[in-house]
Amino acid sequence: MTEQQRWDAPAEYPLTRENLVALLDNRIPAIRIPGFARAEECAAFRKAMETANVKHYHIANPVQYIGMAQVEYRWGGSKEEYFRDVRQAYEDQAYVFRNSFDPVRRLIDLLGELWPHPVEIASEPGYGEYFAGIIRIASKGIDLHADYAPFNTPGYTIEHVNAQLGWNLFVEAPGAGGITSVHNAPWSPVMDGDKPPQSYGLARGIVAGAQVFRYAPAQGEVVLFNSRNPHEVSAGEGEEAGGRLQVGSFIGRMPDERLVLWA
Ligand SMILES: O=C(O)CCC(=O)C(=O)O
Ligand SMILES: [Fe+2]
Repeated sequence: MTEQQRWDAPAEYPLTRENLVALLDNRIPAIRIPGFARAEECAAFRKAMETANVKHYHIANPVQYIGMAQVEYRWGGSKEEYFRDVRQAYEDQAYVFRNSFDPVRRLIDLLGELWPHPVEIASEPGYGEYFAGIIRIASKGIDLHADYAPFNTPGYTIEHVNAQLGWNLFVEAPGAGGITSVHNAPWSPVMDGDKPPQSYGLARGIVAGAQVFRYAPAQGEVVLFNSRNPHEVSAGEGEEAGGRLQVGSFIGRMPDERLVLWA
């Protein structure tokens, strides 16, 4: 372990400009936005999911999803393929948002009110906008991983972010379980040239001894955390109360202080 990082007060904070800066700088573990979506909006979202184009990740804990994740293109896919596929991903997402509401737009507007610089979907010169707002059903949990574009995404403009957050709106939450653990041990993998390292299913040794913060999903609420910190999600229990249906993206801080979103 390198030098221990400590959050002063391991708690959830409300959304303010100061707290957003503190989260970006990893001085606090999480920000929660209660009342982000109304119960009727969540119900409409859930209903739209029943007829939407849901896909599956074939990993140890299967995750169903709509949209796409940029990291899926890091070893196999080219930039051309990624930006070509963005269009279809937005069409699949639009089906759900059109029949419920648009949480990505709502989040951008909320952040835009308090951030003194632009808040926008990330875009790549010569290619266009990234995809943001992946919808996931992660009821079986998610293994230990870290999300940080300077390591995961060399060769794309988002590699220049100097901080990265993840945000998720919980459209539906399990009755128990589905707890996210965020380990205060900012990911600093040993790089092999500019080849993106393994970032999923990380060895537990990298978080040994680190401070941990846990948060629970709650319907209609958004939680933001610093996604460079290795994090994992436990399996949901009490699924009669609901699955773990969520929509989110990353928020990166560019050197010019713009906040840019992608998934
Ligand atoms: O669902 C969560 O609480 C976190 C999911 C996650 O790994 C992410 O948004 O990067
Ligand atoms: Fe993550």
